[in-house]
Amino acid sequence: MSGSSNSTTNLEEIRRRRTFAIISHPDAGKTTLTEKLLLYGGAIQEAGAVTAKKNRRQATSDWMELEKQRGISVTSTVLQFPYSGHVLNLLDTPGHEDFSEDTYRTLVAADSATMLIDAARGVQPQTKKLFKVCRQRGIPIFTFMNKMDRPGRDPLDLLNELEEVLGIRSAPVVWPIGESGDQFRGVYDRRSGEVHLFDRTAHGAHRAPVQAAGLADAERLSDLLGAEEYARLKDEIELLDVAGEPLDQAKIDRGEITPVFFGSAVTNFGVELFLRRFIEMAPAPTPRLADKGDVFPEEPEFRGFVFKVQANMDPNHRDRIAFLRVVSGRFERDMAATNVRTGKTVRLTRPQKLFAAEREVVEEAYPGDIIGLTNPGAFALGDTVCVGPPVRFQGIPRFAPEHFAVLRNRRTEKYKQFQKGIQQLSEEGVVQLFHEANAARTEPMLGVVGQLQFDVVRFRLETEYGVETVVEPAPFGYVRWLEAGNEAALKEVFWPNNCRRMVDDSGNPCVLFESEWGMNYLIEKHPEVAFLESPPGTMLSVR
Ligand SMILES: Nc1nc2c(ncn2[C@@H]2O[C@H](COP(=O)(O)OP(=O)(O)OP(=O)(O)O)[C@@H](O)[C@H]2O)c(=O)[nH]1
Ligand SMILES: [Mg+2]
Repeated sequence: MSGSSNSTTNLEEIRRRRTFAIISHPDAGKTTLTEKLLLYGGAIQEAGAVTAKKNRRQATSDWMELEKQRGISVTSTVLQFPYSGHVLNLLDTPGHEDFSEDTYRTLVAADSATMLIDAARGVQPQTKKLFKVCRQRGIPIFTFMNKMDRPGRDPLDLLNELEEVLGIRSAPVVWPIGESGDQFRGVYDRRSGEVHLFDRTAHGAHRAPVQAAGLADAERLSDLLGAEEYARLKDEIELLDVAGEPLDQAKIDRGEITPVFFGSAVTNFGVELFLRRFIEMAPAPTPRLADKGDVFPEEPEFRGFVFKVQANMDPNHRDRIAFLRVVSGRFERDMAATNVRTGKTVRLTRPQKLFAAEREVVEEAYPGDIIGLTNPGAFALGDTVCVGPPVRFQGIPRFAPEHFAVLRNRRTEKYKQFQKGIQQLSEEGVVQLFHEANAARTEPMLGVVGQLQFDVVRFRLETEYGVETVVEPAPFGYVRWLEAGNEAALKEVFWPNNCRRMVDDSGNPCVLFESEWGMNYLIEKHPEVAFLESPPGTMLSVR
């Protein structure tokens, strides 16, 4: 193939890609929506119910054993599927704040976000936090008001809340007909002028057939909705047309307004309508900032960054996968690329296309795509992988742990598995490890951002590594790192009993504190000592 036709293919491939994350407070229905969206890509025949039922497939997106047992998402999942000439890379994220470190990292890989709102609950605290992160990045945000099949709030109220609580104006793409719950009749598509009727009896596991009629078809719609409901719909639509925010693409691109959809993920209503309009309005792969400025998708050299590492996704393989988001160029199997952090060149022989826990070897990938690299130990969170002149992408956010506990191994004969397990979970960023300075590294202190991560560690060590452990909470709540080469000043410090000097897993000296007050007191008393909020040479994100 000649160079120019190569770059034409690249451009076409870039233009048809959409890489987006689904975010919200726990339980708004992200995983449910994810699985319905997949139906339209023909990716799975039947979406697994999130509360697993017999004889039906398990939720594809919640693949981890713990997720299946508890019905919540613990870790984000990548799913790639085709739809209507496009290639969608979807990132389903966990809503629980204890896992938000994973969600924030994943958002770095997305070019836009779909925010789910439970129509009965409105804007909830975790949605607010995640929205703020998207806002800071300036990415377009789409809103899906979910669970319309159940009694919920008035749609205008919900839009007001978006504006008042989140500070974003909204532009409804569709408008609900009838009160949510038993009275919910469907939605009106403001562009096509069609009414899509909600069919309560339709089975949520299949692609929903759509019954539609134009708003102008007074006779048929009065028949279907009743004269009163039809009149109300006409009034509401007129009001929106006059007083509402128009769907201005430039404003959507800048994240200044959010297109709003209404539907019911579990009954698969409004999902395809959302998907069709989403691919029109959502951005194709966008540039990413590196040390040398923005790297654009159209640039010929292959470049990407690792935003997630996950071990044991496939019980048959038991390996570690580094998730890489392609930023520029074209990726090819067997390509030799450099890990800029280590300076090593690695041949990428078995790159994987990811579909939750399932995968297949991929021959090529384009900007926006997320591929799984299986080279053991070669890649860590935040690594830049590239061909040609090295660049370094901006770091992946890390958070200071706020909960600490000593992890004890109950069966000493499983020492090796225990060590391997905690090491791999720390590479994933599930926990941070701390050790007593100058002592054997047998049972480490774990630091986590959210308490539930301790459960995840214990559960995964048992199911994935076969080791039983006990987590003994430690009284600390804060950590500060110390700069090396400051020994003289450190000798002068009188360390109170309620703090403990440790080293992190890379050997950086640090101190754990029980109280913020005690920590600040010591910091103020010793201006000659630098107490750092993150390990020397790294960047920390503030929540
Ligand atoms: N009635 C109704 N229930 C829904 C709808 N969508 C999802 N649910 C239910 O809401 C619950 C939570 O759904 P999930 O999809 O697991 O929610 P999630 O946002 O992925 O939750 P986390 O990942 O744990 O944050 C499940 O019991 C779903 O069946 C809907 O449209 N209507
Ligand atoms: Mg989920």
